[in-house]
Amino acid sequence: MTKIAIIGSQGSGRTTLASKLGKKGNVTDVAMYDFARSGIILTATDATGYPKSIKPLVTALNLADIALLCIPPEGPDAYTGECMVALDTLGYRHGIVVLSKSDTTYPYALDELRDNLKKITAGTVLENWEYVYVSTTTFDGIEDMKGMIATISERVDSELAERNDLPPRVVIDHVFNVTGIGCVVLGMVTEGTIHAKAKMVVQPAGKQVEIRSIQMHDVNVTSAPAGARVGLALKSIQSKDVDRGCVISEEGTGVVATDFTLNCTISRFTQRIMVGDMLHLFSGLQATPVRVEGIVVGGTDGTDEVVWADSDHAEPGSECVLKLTGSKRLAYDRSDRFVLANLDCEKQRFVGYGFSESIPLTPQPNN
Ligand SMILES: Nc1nc2c(ncn2[C@@H]2O[C@H](COP(=O)(O)OP(=O)(O)OP(=O)(O)O)[C@@H](O)[C@H]2O)c(=O)[nH]1
Ligand SMILES: [Mg+2]
Repeated sequence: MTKIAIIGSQGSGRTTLASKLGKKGNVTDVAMYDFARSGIILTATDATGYPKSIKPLVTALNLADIALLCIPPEGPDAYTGECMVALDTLGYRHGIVVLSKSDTTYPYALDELRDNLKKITAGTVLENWEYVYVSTTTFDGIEDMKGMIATISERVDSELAERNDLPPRVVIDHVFNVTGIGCVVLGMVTEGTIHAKAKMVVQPAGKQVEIRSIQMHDVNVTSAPAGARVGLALKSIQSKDVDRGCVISEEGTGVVATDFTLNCTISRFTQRIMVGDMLHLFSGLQATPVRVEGIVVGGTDGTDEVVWADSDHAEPGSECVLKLTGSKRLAYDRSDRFVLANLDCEKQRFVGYGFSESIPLTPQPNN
């Protein structure tokens, strides 16, 4: 199945494009559009609440494997730039740059815009993404875009297949209480294969549950592989105990914590981080405010030897260790990427990313 996130600045044609890809379903701070016909199953998520809030942007990207970045003929603005930093910070692998509203400009202007964007995105995850010129008014480019999506989707499927044998994990994005059934959740199998009747744990609540039944696109199934979008009826839990972002995993796998020590890469496009700063930490669909309690940076001290030392700040573009304290429990795996944001930053709100497991850091000269 193909999962797409439609992102971009205000008025970039996101909602109109989403409506051409599927039928409108669930709406919260993101709107989902579903399509299932002639063997193609597709979900497109429109980050409707963005740019007012960055959470719907992170949510939409986490719910998808392929991003469509919409840029209108007026060209990129600050929010387009922020979307690019978000994609880079998330290490987003697959996407297409959609030059939208193509009927309102000239072909040479679109070529010029594409060439400029290629320069801007050099060195980012977007550097090798394909471009397509699309009009939802004349339908020009729509079929080309669908063809590109199908090609990328095949690559995504083979990547996901490699994750089928990992311990199973489902990330929940919607929760309902259905009369006569109880707690029903919608979510994504991010790794492994889940089975009906399996005993699992909902984290960070730490509640043991049984998967009563599994549905994929309204059809009952007995198992669902990595990459599947599923509806699950859960036994032994009430819907009030489950939130968006909760994770269903096997007993004994994963970590739950409120404080974090992360090896971080700070974006070049943010401001200096100071001890005492309040940041926002994202892990999948979970988010929590955190305080920067400590910063460790590496320097060469003028010699060949690398010295790691406490600092009161970290510079944009640097690597550092951030000690963060929060108040909300997050469930994660040791290999998960965390994303940091500063909601007060005026330039753009994404600060960087980090991992809790040890990764080699590059020391910064002259620190
Ligand atoms: N001519 C033309 N107009 C378009 C096209 N796509 C969208 N529009 C118009 O552009 C405006 C914005 O489109 P939306 O789809 O609402 O864009 P959006 O990114 O969802 O906008 P917000 O959610 O309001 O930020 C609307 O008036 C659309 O009718 C297109 O391909 N051609
Ligand atoms: Mg919209």
